[in-house]
Amino acid sequence: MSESPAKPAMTEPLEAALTGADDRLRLNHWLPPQTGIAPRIRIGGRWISVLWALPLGTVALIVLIAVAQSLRELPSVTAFIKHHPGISQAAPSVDSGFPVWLQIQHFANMFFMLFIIRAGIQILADHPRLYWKRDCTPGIDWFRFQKPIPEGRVWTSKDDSVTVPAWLGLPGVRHSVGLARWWHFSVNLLWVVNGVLFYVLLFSTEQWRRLVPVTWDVFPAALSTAIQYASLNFPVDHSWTRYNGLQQLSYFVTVFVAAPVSIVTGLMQSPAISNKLGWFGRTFNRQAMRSVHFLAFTWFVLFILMHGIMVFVTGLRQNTNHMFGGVDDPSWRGFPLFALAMAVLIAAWLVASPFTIRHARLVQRTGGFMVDWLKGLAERWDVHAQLTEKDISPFFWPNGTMPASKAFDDLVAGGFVNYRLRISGLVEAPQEFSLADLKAMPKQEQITTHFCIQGWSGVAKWGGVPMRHILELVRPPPEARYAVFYSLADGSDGGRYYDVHELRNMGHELTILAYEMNGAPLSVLHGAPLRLRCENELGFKMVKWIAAIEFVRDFGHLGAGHGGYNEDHEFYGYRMPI
Ligand SMILES: Nc1nc2c(c(=O)[nH]1)N[C@H]1C(S)=C(S)[C@@H](COP(=O)(O)O)O[C@H]1N2
Ligand SMILES: [Mo]
Repeated sequence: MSESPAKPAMTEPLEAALTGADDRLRLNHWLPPQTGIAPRIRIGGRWISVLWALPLGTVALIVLIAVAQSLRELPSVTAFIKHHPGISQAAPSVDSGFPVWLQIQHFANMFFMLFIIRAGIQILADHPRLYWKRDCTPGIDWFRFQKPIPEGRVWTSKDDSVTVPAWLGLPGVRHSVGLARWWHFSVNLLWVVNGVLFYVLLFSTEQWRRLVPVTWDVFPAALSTAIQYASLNFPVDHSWTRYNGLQQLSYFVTVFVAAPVSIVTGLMQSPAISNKLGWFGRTFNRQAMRSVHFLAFTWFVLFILMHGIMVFVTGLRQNTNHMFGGVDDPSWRGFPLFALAMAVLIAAWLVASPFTIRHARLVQRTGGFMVDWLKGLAERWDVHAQLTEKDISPFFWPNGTMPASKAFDDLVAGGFVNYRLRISGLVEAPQEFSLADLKAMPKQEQITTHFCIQGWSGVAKWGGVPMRHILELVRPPPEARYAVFYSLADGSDGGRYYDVHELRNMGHELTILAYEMNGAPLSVLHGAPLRLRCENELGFKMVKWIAAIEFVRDFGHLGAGHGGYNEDHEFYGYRMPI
């Protein structure tokens, strides 16, 4: 008689179908490049290219300068500018100059932003469309840099991803969202730490006075500064002690509006967080948040551009002395440090992508080390968020690599009567269930949002067997820590698709083995005969066309050992509630 409650682990034969994976991003094993189009914005029914901004912006600038110059000849405007020279007269001044901590934080912020912006663009390119509504129905996007979806064929969200210029994206390879996310999230964390420290130091010294307007006078002051800049006759600069109205407002918006908005709208795109927040998550849905996140990004880019230009045109020596030298004198103290900072930035820019492509696994591991503890916290939540029938999306993007085997075709042809779900490994009662067996079990229906890592989302009603019920039937012992889902389909680079979940995910209320979608039998496109729904994770962790479930103590021996096909082959994370 055995002392162990578990039968000896039955080896899952599908293990042999899993493959190893490269630790580098190998372009000849990757989705081939595909160019998009110049970004367009939809106004009503018309798509307008943002390239129009160049000629229109140039004309607008010339007109603006002409108008500002003639305005300045009006006595009333002259009087207004005399009265509001640009710096709000009531604003308190700062006597401590630009302390070293401020200089360091300014540089760190610049350095972090480089990675955040490039990786952000890369993430956007994986679903190069923006929407306001939760579902991503073709044609309702308001922004895209991809052609309309081709009709008459299956067009997956992976098909839709585009290549961004290699110098711009990080790592600049099509569908490298997995790697881009590690950069984006890890550096975000550093950026937030830097930002929090900045807030603390700002308000524990007098430096906050530079950025926070304390009198209404800032608005006429900003208007006056705007007219003066636009007329190309710049206001007198006193930035060592006080910023002018326009500067103060734009810095304030950047630090106290754009930054927090980016953080919140970034987090709200996560399945676990969005689902956890109930009505808040439903109202401020993933697509609206993704759009606002993009608008905040646009603000940052325009700000950096204008800020950079102004540093040069309003006196490079003085400005670099302030922010890089900490002095307000006619010396050349700041400039060499500024040049060095720029050199570091350029070097980082040049090295980041080649490094990421070459050391993809290292980037994945380092990223995991940096942010997996945070994702682990979100993974603990058992989400209950449900929507209503009227929220069901008219269009639900398909994704993934379809099954392509005779065996699968035969199953389809036979209406899946010969299908068996095998449950094995560390369980007290290994089982094989037919589809009829599964349909005879307790059924759970749920209307939920699907969050794909690429950026799209969609609402559907799913029907199937709660995983909790399966656990009761097969009884994994305490030492079974993970559930491995094997697919009937291969992944995009050969070898069987699979994914590993912690057992905790299996006990969640909304984790089901679905055989129905929107009240109809699941289609092959969406995973027939059986697919996983686990609503606190991103879409790729929900294996479609499930062949078998194996309970294991560890998953290091499976595939390349990273906990799933996309984890192995596309450097995704294993914990993906965010
Ligand atoms: N077997 C298998 N399952 C898979 C995939 C895949 O490529 N193969 N793709 C995943 C991804 S990335 C997503 S977003 C969802 C898509 O499900 P859908 O086609 O129903 O939208 O399935 C997931 N399950
Ligand atoms: Mo996905």
